[in-house]
Amino acid sequence: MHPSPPVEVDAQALQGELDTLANFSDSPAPSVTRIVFTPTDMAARDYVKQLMREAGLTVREDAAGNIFARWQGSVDRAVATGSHCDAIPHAGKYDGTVGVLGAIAAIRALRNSGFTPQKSIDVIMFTSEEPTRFGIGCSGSRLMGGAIDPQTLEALSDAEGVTFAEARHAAGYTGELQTVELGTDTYDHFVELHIEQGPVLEHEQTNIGIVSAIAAPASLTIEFNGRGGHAGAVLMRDRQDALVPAAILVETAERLALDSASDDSVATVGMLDVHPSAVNSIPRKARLSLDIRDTQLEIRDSIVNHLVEKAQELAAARGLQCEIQHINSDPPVQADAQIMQAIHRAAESEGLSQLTLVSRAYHDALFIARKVPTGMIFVPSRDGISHRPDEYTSSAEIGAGVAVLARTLADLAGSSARERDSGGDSGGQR
Ligand code: HGY
Ligand code: MN
Ligand code: MN
Repeated sequence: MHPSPPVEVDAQALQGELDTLANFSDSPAPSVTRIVFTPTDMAARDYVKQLMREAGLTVREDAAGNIFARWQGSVDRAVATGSHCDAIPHAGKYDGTVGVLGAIAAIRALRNSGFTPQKSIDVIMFTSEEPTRFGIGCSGSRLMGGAIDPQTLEALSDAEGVTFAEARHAAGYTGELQTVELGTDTYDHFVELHIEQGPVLEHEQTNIGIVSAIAAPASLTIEFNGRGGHAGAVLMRDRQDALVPAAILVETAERLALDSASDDSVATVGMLDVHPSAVNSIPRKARLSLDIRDTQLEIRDSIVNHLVEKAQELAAARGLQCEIQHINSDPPVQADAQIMQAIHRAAESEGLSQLTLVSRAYHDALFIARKVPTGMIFVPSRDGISHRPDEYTSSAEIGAGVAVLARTLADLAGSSARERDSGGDSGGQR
């Protein structure tokens, strides 16, 4: 344990940067839409890289477009922090961005305090944490964590049929995706600062959340295909309506999650495409997305399996075709105890209240944790709202989270000054 230096965070400057970043959007303010590798995303990336360079960091990008900004230490070890800047359609301005711009602000605060790191500190902006364009979340961190085959990712395509490979090449990222995976010794620790996206911290009137675990997300699509036909001329007994079984599945998903033994079970149908989607035409295709999560893998998987069986039953009983595509099915992760203690010490040093909680949202940390001891710091979300334009965390709350991040990074990286003074190893945690 290495006492971390007191830090002064310029929360006002950081708020200005968050507000500027929010202007890079394909939807009108106050909403933010920023989809991976679009011109808006690329302009936002340029702004983030500018802030990284202005903070004295050395910037590089990998073949997937993950951005790394390094504060060089005095030994050949490193720790990392970071999050994402892409945003789902009509979202808010704090999801992910607090963990990227906040990390840059933490570096500035540490530099201004006179701290010099023994281990290098990397600030990472991960590519495409949101599943919006290519259907799977955390593309950049999944690759870094070795959690997806590069060729599988390359072949994923968006609604226009553009593949991940084509989109990243058009954005200027032409290296081999095989080079993205982290070695097990690339980083000693990874810490992500993020808004809670839930109501717990606000409800408990607590400043800082120390994440103990990240819930296990699974997503799949189910498509029913039938004959369709004229809404007036086809009698009910002769129909193969693709939308009715889809509607039954929507209600089934809700009921399975509500009836689950686990309070952490959540099931969401966020997308439902109907074809031909005409008032007087019987749907001949209905395609729904399913997002199922729980902190307990076996409970999550039992809900997924139940829905798959139900879909196949409905299709057979109604003479429909049913196509099921599993997108992802990821295990939960536990946070690293050492990092949790470092966050606890940092929050105490800042005189902040703190509690330990589970993250029900997934984050890049979920995949980095496969290679690196990982922890997360949460700051409150007003009314627990996220993925909405009225997502909000105050400057003061964000500033407190940044101060805790700064102290945690100093604790984990160790100070090269102390190393010089003591002539020995005063390095951070291993
Ligand atoms: O869906 C999630 O949990 C994250 O916000 N992408
Ligand atoms: Mn999100
Ligand atoms: Mn996020």
